[in-house]
Amino acid sequence: MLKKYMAAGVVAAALVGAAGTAHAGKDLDTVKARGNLICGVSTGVAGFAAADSQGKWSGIDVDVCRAVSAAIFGDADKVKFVPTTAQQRFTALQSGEVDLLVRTTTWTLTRDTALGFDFTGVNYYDGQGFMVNKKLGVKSAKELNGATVCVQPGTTTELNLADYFRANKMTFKPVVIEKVEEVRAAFFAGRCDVFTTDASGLYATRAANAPNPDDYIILPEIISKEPLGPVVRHGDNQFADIVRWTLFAQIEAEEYGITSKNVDEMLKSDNPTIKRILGVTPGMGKALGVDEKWVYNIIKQVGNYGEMFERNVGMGSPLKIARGQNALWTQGGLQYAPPIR
Ligand SMILES: N[C@@H](CCC(=O)N[C@@H](CS)C(=O)NCC(=O)O)C(=O)O
Repeated sequence: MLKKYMAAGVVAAALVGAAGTAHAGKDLDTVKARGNLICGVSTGVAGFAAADSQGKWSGIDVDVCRAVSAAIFGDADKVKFVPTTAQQRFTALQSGEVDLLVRTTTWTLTRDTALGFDFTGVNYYDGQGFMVNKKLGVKSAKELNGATVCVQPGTTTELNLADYFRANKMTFKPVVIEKVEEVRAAFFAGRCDVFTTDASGLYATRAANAPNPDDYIILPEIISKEPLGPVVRHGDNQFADIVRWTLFAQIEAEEYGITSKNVDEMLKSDNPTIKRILGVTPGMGKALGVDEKWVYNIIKQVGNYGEMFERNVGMGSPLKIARGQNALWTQGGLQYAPPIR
């Protein structure tokens, strides 16, 4: 009896040991053996994920994928991007067609549980809004009773839209179109009075796709919380940890003033936190199961969170979105990373 308990104890200790050594899980093993990361992104949303005429992808979602690649491979370019519609995206992740989904995807309870996924953070705090043609003369979403509304299926957008109109005792006629370029074409052709999606998507659509951006206004009401973030399948905690801490590292680097421009200088810093973040004091890489220079590689090749934001959706981009809720917590925003220690 005693022997049996002891044996069980040994097995338990061995299991704890295995978890503690951060043994690579099956998804991370697959990524490493393949030599690249397959990242599911949008089919084309300016500032988030869009391919140019040469097939080169850019955007804040694309950069999150590139940062994970830098953490795993020391090279931000070991990524294959797979465009997905809102409706296809979860099947693509469940089936293993993609390793990681970074696609303006809202963190919700059902997606994080019943669908079999883990959200690893928020790379953009958003909320749902409405865009209309100015000639409609509408100033508030409360004036939209009876409107025809263009919306994409398989989204939180569709659900919030129904809730909002019901709560405000208004009716609407949905025009549900899966492909983003078709929903945009329908809206700009006047087939619907309103286009509704995440506010960032409205800014992107107006800046990059409207025949005449000045003809359109985004109404002041933001009707939901849309925390958008990277998603992985259940089953490989180490891979999830790497994705989670990659974004945290970018946020932490911004807080400590580490940028793609000064990261080499920062290697000489006396600040113990900066030394730990950049792997000058080793330990963090080992704990995560990646190279000690993981944060150096992310920041050097992709930049910190603020750089990534400004370049893709902020003042350095056609979208010109203010940091707002996406400012660091030290600046009155919501972006906050737990300590790297
Ligand atoms: N955040 C919402 C909406 C996501 C969504 O699909 N947004 C549109 C905004 S334009 C989009 O990204 N479409 C791009 C595409 O279909 O490729 C969700 O997770 O359900």
